[in-house]
Amino acid sequence: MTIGVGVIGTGVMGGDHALILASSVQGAVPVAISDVDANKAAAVAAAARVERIHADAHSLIGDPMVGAVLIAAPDATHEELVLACLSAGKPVLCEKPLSPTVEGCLRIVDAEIAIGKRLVQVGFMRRFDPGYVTMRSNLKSGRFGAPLLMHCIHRNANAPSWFNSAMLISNSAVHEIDIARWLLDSEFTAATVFRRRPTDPGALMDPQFIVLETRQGTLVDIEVFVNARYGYDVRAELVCENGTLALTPQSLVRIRSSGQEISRFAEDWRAHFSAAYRSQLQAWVDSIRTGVPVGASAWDGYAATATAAACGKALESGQATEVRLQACPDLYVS
Ligand code: ISE
Repeated sequence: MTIGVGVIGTGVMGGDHALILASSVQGAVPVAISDVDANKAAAVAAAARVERIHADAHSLIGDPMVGAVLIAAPDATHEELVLACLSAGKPVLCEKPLSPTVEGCLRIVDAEIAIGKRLVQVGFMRRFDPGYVTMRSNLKSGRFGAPLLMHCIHRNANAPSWFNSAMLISNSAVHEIDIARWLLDSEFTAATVFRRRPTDPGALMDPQFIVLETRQGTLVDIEVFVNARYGYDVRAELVCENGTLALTPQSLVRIRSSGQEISRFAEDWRAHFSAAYRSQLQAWVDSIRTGVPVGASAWDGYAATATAAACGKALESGQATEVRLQACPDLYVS
């Protein structure tokens, strides 16, 4: 049986997801699209060969042709839409963040616990990136001993004009928070955020340098720099007792000419993580068919938002800040 997917939101991410579903995922097709912007919805529907367009996201969720929902609408709408999917009993893949607020994430977790099964996956696509997946399997093999440190770099070519200083953490570094939790299988206990001496009072605090400590004492440092200008650059290195594990540089092309070697970087995360986005969607569809959840859960969405919130406080205070998480409910213990 082919699963009919309804896509809510037709910005860059929603548009990409709809096209990937239409072209590269087995076992599912996009059947309905919704966006408050009718023109954008029509353009994505035409490109992904989708006939059903809903002006209202709730009517898409209630559409009997829609068996599963992908949410790529603005962050502030996520909670309401995910809760509506849960009420309708429909599996949902929600772009990060699950909710921008800790309370919103917990309301989703509570609703899922009340249903008694996992229906929510959060779009932390790096968990499907071949590089991170290989790092994790090497770490799990035990050959390298315990992880001592993890170094992360997250550089964007340019941040959009609406980006603010807190979003370096909540929108960008939150990916490092999730991937480090997943690689290290541990929660964080403390966060400190360093920033450059401000050049002028209203300027974006960019770059920022975050230091997190896990329950096992592993230190994770994250450089997040959203106006690095030269391209999209993500790096990670785990320093373990018996060796190191690092992502290999992911330049799209390496050119040798005129006595030089030039590496070309992706412009943004969509090109850099294209394989991860495809695998994430295929794994989500497969998990709906098998009933075995994959990827980041609603609990992972909560932990990422709560950790990012603690980092936000650390940025404001300039002090080391405790990361306090609730105890993980049984539904999410694997
Ligand atoms: C963006 O929202 C993403 O999710 C990208 O993966 C991330 O690299 C970028 O920094 C964010 O702004």
